[in-house]
Amino acid sequence: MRTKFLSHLHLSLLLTISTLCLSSCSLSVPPPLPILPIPTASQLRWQQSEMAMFLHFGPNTFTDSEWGTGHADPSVFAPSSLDTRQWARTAKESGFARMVLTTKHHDGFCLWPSAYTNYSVKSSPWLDGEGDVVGDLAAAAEEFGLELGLYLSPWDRHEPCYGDTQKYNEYYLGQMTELLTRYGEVKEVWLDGAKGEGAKDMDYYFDRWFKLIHQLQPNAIIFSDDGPDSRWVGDEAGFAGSTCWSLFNISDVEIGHTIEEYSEQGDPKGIDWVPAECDVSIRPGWFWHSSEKPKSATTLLDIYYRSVGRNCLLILNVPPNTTGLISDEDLQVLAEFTNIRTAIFSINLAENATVSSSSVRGNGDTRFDASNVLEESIYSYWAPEEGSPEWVLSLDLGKSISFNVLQLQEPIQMGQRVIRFHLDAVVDNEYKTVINGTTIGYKRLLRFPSVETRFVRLVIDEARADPLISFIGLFVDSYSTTNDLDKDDKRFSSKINTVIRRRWPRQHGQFWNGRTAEM
Ligand code: FUL
Repeated sequence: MRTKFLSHLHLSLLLTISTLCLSSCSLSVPPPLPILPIPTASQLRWQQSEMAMFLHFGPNTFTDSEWGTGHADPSVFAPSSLDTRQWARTAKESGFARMVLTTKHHDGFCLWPSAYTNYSVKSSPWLDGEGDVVGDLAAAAEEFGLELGLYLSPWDRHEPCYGDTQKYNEYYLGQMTELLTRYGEVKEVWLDGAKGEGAKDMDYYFDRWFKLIHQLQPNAIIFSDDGPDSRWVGDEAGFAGSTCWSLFNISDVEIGHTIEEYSEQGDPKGIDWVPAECDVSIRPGWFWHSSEKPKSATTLLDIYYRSVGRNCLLILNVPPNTTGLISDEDLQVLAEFTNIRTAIFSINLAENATVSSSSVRGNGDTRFDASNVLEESIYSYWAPEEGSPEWVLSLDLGKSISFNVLQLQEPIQMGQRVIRFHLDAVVDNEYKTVINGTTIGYKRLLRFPSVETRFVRLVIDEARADPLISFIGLFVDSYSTTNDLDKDDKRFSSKINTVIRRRWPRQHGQFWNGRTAEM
């Protein structure tokens, strides 16, 4: 009897222990809730591609103009050795994920044989009117493992029905349908709001355009001044604001009437996810002109920091010349730009650091561990314990090292959260602030005068919700000059950092959950 009682006791003890174990030892804490808005799968993929190559090519290339009148004779389009494989090889070797071609610029000339107009390659001497630049580019993109993007100008200075709202919208959508059904998968559709003075007045039916584009190419990102998938950054210099949110209010912006500051910075209270795209040309003009020279590789590097390094996508225009090839001087600059980026970013000095944090979600759940920030991926990240009074990641670099670039990333699939942060380094036995920054987003790069230290810490001062950090990297850049340093970010301060307490106002109901770390 006693034995039976004991074995019952043993059994129930075992059961209790295993139940306890199941509830506390083996169960994982789920990830925190995403904070809205969040990117779509296509936007996530697009953002991670970081750089695209823009190709402005057409009659303007041959008439030495930027905005063709629409009256150039199609016979001017006569590239002697057009080779889209050279464009694709260049794009691939230079680190661009996608090529975006001006299939029709404002002059109305179509680089594919459209059924709706004769103002196209079919009326040109190139390949006796049998050629199709868009088709050739699509084939080259596929061969080199690149994505295809197409620009189709709404403003058309040639097409006679331009100005008749009904007719021209039908014409535009007819052409868009040709482009999106003939050439395989199209990953980006680019349209701008440019329109010269004196152009005929008419309405574009953007809503119908966007719906049809998404129906025909569900994975395509639509770029315009106002999204819906990516937004114009507001300038053509390739620079985003030093604060740059992917959050935006589509309803606050009208295509063709951008408010520069709003587009550059985005909107921390925005309810739409519309990341910014920075467009800039490697040369002064968008089209190739014999009198113009490309920018230097270090200028491109500066643009890279102010675009990709500010949570944006960089679309760099590399215009083919009258032979139909990308010029040697542009190829050389692109090769230097690639080498410089590799030299800087292939050696992460924080790679072997020991990382600790003020807290870890789930009382130390390894899935949210601080060491996740050493892996360059947005899918592994550090998460603090819910409701923590401070948000700090500390790195012991093992030995004293010098660096002058900080790279940070947020797991943006969970929403963009960080409002303000700073990096401290132990110098002369005390923490001093190296750099203050505002938004992070997908990727933030900050340059500052070189610091030598063994210990650094990243402090998140303010965030819309518990901050999540997916990557911290430290690099050496010996190419940027002091003039290139981020003007809007506060410089090295000799004072020990004091954290400003600031509470972000609660707004926008369910979309807003901001708070500041209590330090
Ligand atoms: C602008 C156009 O007017 C320029 O010619 C160029 O194509 C640029 C990318 O977009 O709106």
